[in-house]
Amino acid sequence: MEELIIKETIEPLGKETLRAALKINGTVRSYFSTFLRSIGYLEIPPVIYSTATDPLNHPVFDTTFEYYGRKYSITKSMIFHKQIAVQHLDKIFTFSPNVRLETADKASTGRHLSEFTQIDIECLRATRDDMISLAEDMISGIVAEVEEKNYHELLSLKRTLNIPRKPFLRIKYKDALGKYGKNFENVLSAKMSDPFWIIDIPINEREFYDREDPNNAGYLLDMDLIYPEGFGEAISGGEREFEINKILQRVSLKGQSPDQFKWFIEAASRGLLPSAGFGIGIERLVRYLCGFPKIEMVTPFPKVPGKYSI
Ligand code: ASN
Repeated sequence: MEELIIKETIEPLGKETLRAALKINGTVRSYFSTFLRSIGYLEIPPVIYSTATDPLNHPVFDTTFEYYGRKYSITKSMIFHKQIAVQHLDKIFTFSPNVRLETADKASTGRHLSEFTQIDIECLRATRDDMISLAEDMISGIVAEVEEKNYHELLSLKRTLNIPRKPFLRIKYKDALGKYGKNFENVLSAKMSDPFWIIDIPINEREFYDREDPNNAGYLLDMDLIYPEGFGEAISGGEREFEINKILQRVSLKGQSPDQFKWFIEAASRGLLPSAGFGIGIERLVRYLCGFPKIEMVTPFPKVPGKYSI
């Protein structure tokens, strides 16, 4: 039985589709890092564990451990490190491995892995509009790059891609919900043939660090990019809360304790400049570019929620 499970787990290694996906993955990583460097972004190394990590807005299993009397957690996202690092470094990016021990209901979504990498970006004094425009350049740029550099892989996968035209459509969360109901993200993703934005997400639908719109109380200055053809969420990001009183209010609104984010709250108390940023899940992007039904096809050792992994 055990042997059978291990065989299933390493199944992607025996498939030709994996080789194509890994070549496309290489194009993604080198294109994004070259492009971001060319516009002044500095790469910072990833943080694998820390005393504070992203609380997320949905439940996952705990990854905390103790080391020399202190509690650490494995990184769920580098959101706090980005917001602090950017205060000194202006424009940063990192290829950040994240561990989110998702529950078994995420096993068959085709787009969840419990271990994945996101390219996480943050820019000092930037607005949501700035970040939307950067993300649009990156997404349409990578489609063009893959069409050119991975012509043979796309041919072998029988995948046709269209370079999305900028600017991408922006849909307000409230309007999408009103028109398509709770499942709007999947419904719209299946309907659309180009990526599109969901913006102005209600405050209780996201973590405390996304900034509340000063002109639209109860809604955030954030943005989610959704892939077309049913591939679902691509990006999440937005402007950040940077005033300490607002941060503390938002932490308490979530029923969380500032102690959970101690070093970040201390740094924020000394004063932060505004920033904005976003993250693009690399495996989800590669899955979209390859047109695969399941995300586990893009990586040799996939960690599928609720399933045994090696
Ligand atoms: N990378 C996201 C952001 O920049 C945060 C996340 O992964 N939850 O907003």
